[in-house]
Amino acid sequence: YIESREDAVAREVQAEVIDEVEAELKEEIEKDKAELAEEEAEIKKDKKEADESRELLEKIKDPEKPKLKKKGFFAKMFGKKEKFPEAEKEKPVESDAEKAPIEAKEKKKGVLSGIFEKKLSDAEFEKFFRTLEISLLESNVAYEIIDMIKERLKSQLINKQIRRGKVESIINETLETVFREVLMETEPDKIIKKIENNKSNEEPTKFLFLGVNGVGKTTNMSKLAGWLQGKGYSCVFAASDTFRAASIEQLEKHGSNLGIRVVKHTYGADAAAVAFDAIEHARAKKINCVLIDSAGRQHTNANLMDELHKLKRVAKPDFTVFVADSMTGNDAVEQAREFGDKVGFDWSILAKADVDQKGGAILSVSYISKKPIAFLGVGQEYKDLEPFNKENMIRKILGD
Ligand SMILES: Nc1nc2c(ncn2[C@@H]2O[C@H](COP(=O)(O)OP(=O)(O)OP(=O)(O)O)[C@@H](O)[C@H]2O)c(=O)[nH]1
Ligand SMILES: [Mg+2]
Repeated sequence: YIESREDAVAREVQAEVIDEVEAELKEEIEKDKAELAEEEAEIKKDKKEADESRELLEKIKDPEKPKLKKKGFFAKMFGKKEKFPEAEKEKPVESDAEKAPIEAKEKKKGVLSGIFEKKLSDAEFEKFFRTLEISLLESNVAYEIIDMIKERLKSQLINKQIRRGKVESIINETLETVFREVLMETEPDKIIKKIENNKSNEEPTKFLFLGVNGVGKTTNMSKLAGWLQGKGYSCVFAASDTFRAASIEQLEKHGSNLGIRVVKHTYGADAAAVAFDAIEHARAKKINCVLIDSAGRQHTNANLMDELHKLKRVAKPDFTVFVADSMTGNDAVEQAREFGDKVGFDWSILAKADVDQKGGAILSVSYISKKPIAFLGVGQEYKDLEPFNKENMIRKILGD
């Protein structure tokens, strides 16, 4: 068989065409591949953007997410895991001989394999409690409360078998329990009930405000008057701080802002006499509440504390209100102790709680005075007075 010339040419042409088509197809496939890769990259980019938007949305929806939340002392402390005994316990054990029995025991226990066999000694407890103690002290928690926490933790932790990862929750629960026992709140309803009761006897309800200089007595007394007006009760102020320069003018300013009459004498006058006149005025005009200011004084000044005693004896307040500045920490605790012992009070207002982020002073004042906290001052406007809420406070202190 001899190939004809035409056939040979035809075959060559065919081969060339096939090569060309093959090359074209290859090129097309490469192009498609490249396009596919590009599309994939695009999809990946879109997905990443979508994830980022979702994360942002979550954060906006839930500002309390861990990354954004404001941490209390407890949460902050647990940021430093290595300070805690179980972190120490989780370190690899020194020798294989020691390691083996633990592993064997853990295997045998199955679901209880989380139990850590090593018990916490007294010395180890003391070492880790020091960290907690410092955090509590920094947060103005009184020594008495710290001791209470220490005793409770000791009985739960020393020489006890504790599940791995359990120490943190034991501490958390203990703090919560102690804080819940220590904090006392009073229902604003009790105040309202008293006013209603007095009203039915045609008697005004009397509030006497006391505390150290500059803690926020006059401001928070005015806020409370605004709160009472909001409940429909009429008020009169007694300018019984006849001592500090410009105190009467300060109170008159609040009076004119709130539409409340101020009963006043001159500077240097007897504080009790001013209160007496204001009460008489309320009786005559059927005013529901008398709010009696007093001059700030150091709890260490015996003469001034006696004078306050006299003011209280004359005014016979339904509610003696101790005002403390949350910012002053352990000093507020001493003030609560002294004012409580020497004059006595029914409940407290903790002012400037908007500035104090720790909350320990509030806890301590409540514990030391054994009297409830009724309100928190949370700013300088009349609306900035909040009925105290114990559970919210516990959450704030623990930083949850
Ligand atoms: N941020 C903040 N400031 C407050 C609060 N309560 C009072 N203040 C401010 O604390 C300062 C002192 O408040 P006063 O009400 O005059 O205190 P006081 O106890 O009557 O003072 P003296 O009469 O001088 O003893 C003022 O500048 C108030 O505006 C509060 O709850 N939050
Ligand atoms: Mg004042």
